[in-house]
Parts: sequence; C-alpha cells; structure tokens
Amino acid sequence: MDTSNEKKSIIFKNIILRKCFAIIEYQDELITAFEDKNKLAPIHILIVPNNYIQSMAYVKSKNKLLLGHMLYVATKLAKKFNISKNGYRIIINCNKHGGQEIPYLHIHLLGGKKLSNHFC
Ligand code: DGP
Repeated sequence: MDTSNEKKSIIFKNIILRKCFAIIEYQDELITAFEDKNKLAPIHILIVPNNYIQSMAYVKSKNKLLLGHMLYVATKLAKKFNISKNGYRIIINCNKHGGQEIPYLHIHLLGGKKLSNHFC
C-alpha cells in the first residue's frame, strides 16, 4: 500500500480503536459500525471489519463468515433505525473503478429516504 492509501485507511483503524471520533452504532469482536461523516442519506452507516482488509478484492476464504456477519449486522441496524419496512441500500465500493475512496473494506448502509435508481 502506498503512503497516501495507508494514511486514509488509518482513519478507520483509529475509529475502531476509538482514537478518532465517530458516532459508533455497533461494535463487537469482529466488526465496527459507525456513522459516515459525509452522510448521503438520513441513515448512512459504515460497517467495517476490526482486522484490516483493503477491499473486496482482498477477501479470502477465511473471511466468508465475517462478510456474512457484516451483512447480518447491517440488517439489524436497519431494524434499529426503522428503515427496514421502507427499504434501504447496501453498497460496497471496490478499488478504483468501484469508486472506493478509503482503502479499508466497508459496507455502506443507506436509508431513511427514497434513494435514486442510478448506479453509475
Ligand atoms: P468509499 O467511497 O466507499 O471508500 O466510502 C468512504 C466513506 O468514508 C465516505 O462516504 C466518507 C467516509 N469517511 C471518510 N473519512 C471519514 C472519517 O474520518 N470519518 C467517518 N465517519 N467517515 C469517513
């Protein structure tokens, strides 16, 4: 990883370690969920693994349960924030062409308003 990518990914690591401020909505031994600082919807939460994975392109066989857990917690948070009934969107950007800005694997959970149907 180059220095600028390392700096960007350190932000998420520091949020997990609570060395950097973020509104943390959920945390367990595997993952942390916190509010996105540039919210694109009334509910915009990022769900990240506590142990560093750069992106979906770096997922290994041993990470399968972790990915399921991240998605499951997204559904629990959607219920907690009362956005399940009307619906929500889960997005994972991967690497440059996928529009990933922070090189630390994360799920976006977005909801609380009607989202546009545009993907690109
Ligand atoms: P992506 O483009 O998928 O890599 O999304 C990165 C998201 O991370 C973007 O929506 C803004 C958010 N973000 C970037 N820096 C910070 C930060 O320091 N704190 C929080 N809470 N969110 C951040």
